[in-house]
Amino acid sequence: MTAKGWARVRAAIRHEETDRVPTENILAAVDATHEFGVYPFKLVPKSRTPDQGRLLEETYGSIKMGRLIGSRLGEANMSRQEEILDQLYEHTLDGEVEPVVELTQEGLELGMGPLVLLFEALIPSLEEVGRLFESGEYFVPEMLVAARAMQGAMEILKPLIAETGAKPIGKFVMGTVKGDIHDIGKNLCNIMLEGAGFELINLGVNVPPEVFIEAIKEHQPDVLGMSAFLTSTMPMFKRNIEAIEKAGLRDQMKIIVGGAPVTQEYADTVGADGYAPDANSTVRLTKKLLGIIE
Ligand code: B1M
Repeated sequence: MTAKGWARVRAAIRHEETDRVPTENILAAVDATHEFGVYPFKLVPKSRTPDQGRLLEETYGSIKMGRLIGSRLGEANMSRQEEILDQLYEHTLDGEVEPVVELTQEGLELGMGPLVLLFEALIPSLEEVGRLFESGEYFVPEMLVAARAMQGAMEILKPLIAETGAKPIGKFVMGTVKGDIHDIGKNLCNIMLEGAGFELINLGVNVPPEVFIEAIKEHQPDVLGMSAFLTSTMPMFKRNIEAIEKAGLRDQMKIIVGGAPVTQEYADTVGADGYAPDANSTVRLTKKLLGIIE
């Protein structure tokens, strides 16, 4: 990164408020993201929740889940599997791509399912990164390298999670709203949607209203999904929906919203058809809205 880039990162680090995004912070994050690359993947919900297996099974069906979840109980490998989860968690937290990639590969070789690695190590680690950032122990560069380490694992896991061989059951256009460059959570939703059989058109991050509108015209999706991860970019949902209404396209598809700070109440306020708190619920909500499940 250039000296100017680092200066911007330092400026971002000094900034103490997290629910407002000053221009220099955005520039810093954009610079830093360009430096470290974009993250073409996607994640899911809080891990280790008791009903997670049930939710995943509902979404994917028990046969497929057998393969996706894999085994955490193979007796001989049990302790190594536990170690792999712990080490994956730690190395992701420290932003170390190489060991993260190696551990992911080793875990898969030992028969651990991609979703186990995802839910029980990678996502909890990123949640911890967020907590450390909030408490002032981590700054933007640490967040970035952690995200980059996770990307290393996701590149390996994505095809395993997404492959179904099924015929598309609907078309989904997804994007992170203008001003927002977070894409890990959105991309995880994308993986899960693809895995559940949807054709997915990913518009990426920092998507302005006109690009959403063009994509609706071009792809005629059944569902449009918009993500926002900052309280300062959430208002873009309303602006986008208004622009879509103005373009006469609102009735063509369902619109759902999500992202860390978003709530059902907020989704109702902006006129979305639905809100989902995590990637699994996104799949279930989408299927419900399209009448595929009750
Ligand atoms: Co940023 N960041 N970040 N960040 N970042 C958060 C979001 C933050 C909560 C951290 C914190 O303060 N605790 C905070 C937002 C606070 C707020 O607005 N209230 C924050 C901030 C402040 C910022 C900057 C402003 C920092 C700065 O510059 N001072 C800056 C803004 C840049 C910008 O967008 N313009 C910034 C930058 C970055 C990085 C670039 C360094 C990096 C992003 C890398 C990337 O995405 N490629 C980053 C990261 C990594 C995070 C945290 C640590 C992790 C986000 C993540 O990937 N979580 C995050 C803290 C946190 O969330 N704990 C944070 C894991 C992911 C699986 O969860 O994203 O919630 P999540 O996605 C979930 C659900 O939300 C849901 O499903 C996903 C999977 O389960 N979901 C949907 C997501 N989209 C959905 C769409 C749907 C339905 C469900 O339907 C359409």
